[in-house]
Amino acid sequence: MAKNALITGITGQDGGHLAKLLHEKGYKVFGIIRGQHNPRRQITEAEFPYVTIIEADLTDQSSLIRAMEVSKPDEVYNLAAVSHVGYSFKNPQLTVDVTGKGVLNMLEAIRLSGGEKSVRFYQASTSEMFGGLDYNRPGKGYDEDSLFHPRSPYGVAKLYGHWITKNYRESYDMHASCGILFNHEGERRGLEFVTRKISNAVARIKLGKQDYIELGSLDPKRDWGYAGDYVEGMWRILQQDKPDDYVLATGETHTIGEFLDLAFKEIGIDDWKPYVKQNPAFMRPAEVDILLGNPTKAEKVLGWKRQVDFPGLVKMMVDHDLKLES
Ligand code: G4F
Repeated sequence: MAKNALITGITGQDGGHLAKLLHEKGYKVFGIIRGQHNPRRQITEAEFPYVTIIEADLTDQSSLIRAMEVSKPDEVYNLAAVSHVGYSFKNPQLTVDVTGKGVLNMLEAIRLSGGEKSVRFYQASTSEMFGGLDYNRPGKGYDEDSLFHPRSPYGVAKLYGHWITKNYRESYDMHASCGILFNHEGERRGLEFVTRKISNAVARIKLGKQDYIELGSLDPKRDWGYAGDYVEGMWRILQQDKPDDYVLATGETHTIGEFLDLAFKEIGIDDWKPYVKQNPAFMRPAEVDILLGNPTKAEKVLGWKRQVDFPGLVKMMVDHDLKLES
């Protein structure tokens, strides 16, 4: 019989990739959308007509219980969050309510609706929980045993979500797992994130629609992969007999400057400096200088490996935005 899946954060980058993947695997997919007259609802319905939309909110427990009753899920993927690190500094309490306490609300909704022993739960944990500090950075990259030291309200809230998921696994024997995902990007990425901001600006510069791009710090390094690869990892995590936590990463790290190098080369520009201005408005009160993940456990246990490499990712994003902006 077809399985049912409930996705929170269906309108986000990962929600879209995951909905498609699960639909292709024969799941009946339900997606939670929050807010009255949310403009992203129409976009989601048009792109993913097979998704049944449920109006609910991670901050409203009764709505989540109702979502459980309507969808009767075998698997719940909790992807919804205030996910922009810079925004979380400006809206820290909202971030705690949604990104942190929202996880507890979803776990409790599963229990209260009787799904404690039957429903499998995936929590979207993040490499932001590691914080990128020197003392905390093993040479081979962060793995499942590395220390946490979050550097933003977002990272702190996500760490709560991570631990409460582990706690429910240990306390109630729930099949609750966390994927600790390093940065994952692509053509569905929001324009507020640095990779898509760059790929879109590069396309617009090529087409004469924009003269330059304003960015914050160019030195941070990130372990950037393709989001389409990472949702496959999420699904594999929930197919394991035992719940557990896994790092999903590429095992490579690159500066924003390197992303700019490749993106501008796609439009035939070798020296991007005249097209990039630094604006302190895009800098953060505390920065994560470097993120590098070690996906060895996921590769061994899940048989998961990223497919798209760094140059392939940059090219995919610039090509997409050139078409979109033309
Ligand atoms: O693209 P970003 O905003 O992603 P960030 O902060 O690494 O967070 C993303 O990845 C996390 C996984 O590690 C997720 F948990 C999280 O939800 C999100 O998806 O920024 C990347 C880097 C940062 O160091 C930032 O300071 O780029 C730097 N940056 C420089 N100029 C900029 C900009 N970031 C943004 N968003 N916009 C700029 O203009």
